[in-house]
Amino acid sequence: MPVTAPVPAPQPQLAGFLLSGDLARPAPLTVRDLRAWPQHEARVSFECATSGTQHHRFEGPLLHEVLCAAGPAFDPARRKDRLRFLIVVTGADGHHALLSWGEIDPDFGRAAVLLATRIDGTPLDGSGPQLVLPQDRCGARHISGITGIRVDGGYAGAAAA
Ligand SMILES: Nc1nc2c(c(=O)[nH]1)N[C@H]1C(S)=C(S)[C@@H](COP(=O)(O)O)O[C@H]1N2
Ligand SMILES: [Mo]
Repeated sequence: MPVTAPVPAPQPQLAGFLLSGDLARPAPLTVRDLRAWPQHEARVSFECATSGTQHHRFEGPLLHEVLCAAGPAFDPARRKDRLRFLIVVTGADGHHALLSWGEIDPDFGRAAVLLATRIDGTPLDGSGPQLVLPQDRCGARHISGITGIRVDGGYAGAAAA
């Protein structure tokens, strides 16, 4: 009788995304990793040009906390140094949007932007996290299935070069 290896039980697919750019600790992350941070809740309503008004309850860490833990390449003591940084968020389908660091910084725009690990109680482990912007009237920046977040502090430098 040939000895056959036990067939492993299928694992649920875990969508990963890459935190990259001008960071001391760039890293591939999963939705499970995002649950290591305090989970904030946001009940949001947004309008969509095609599907009308939507209401959702999202849970997840603050984008600002996750990015700070990755060590953005600015001097944290100098407030002005952060203002040249951009955050590029990309979804699996190529939809992307830019945020400025100043928009989510507690010393400036203070937007409580989340990286959602759940939508309406349903885990997003399979599809990837969703960007949540409680202050947005329109839904278009609520990027789902995030595959990449890039922090870029080179904008002003490039312009000055
Ligand atoms: N990855 C990705 N996320 C996206 C979009 C998209 O095209 N791709 N569309 C946005 C838009 S326009 C809206 S209104 C919200 C909600 O879209 P839904 O109705 O398709 O859920 O998701 C946003 N997130
Ligand atoms: Mo939309």
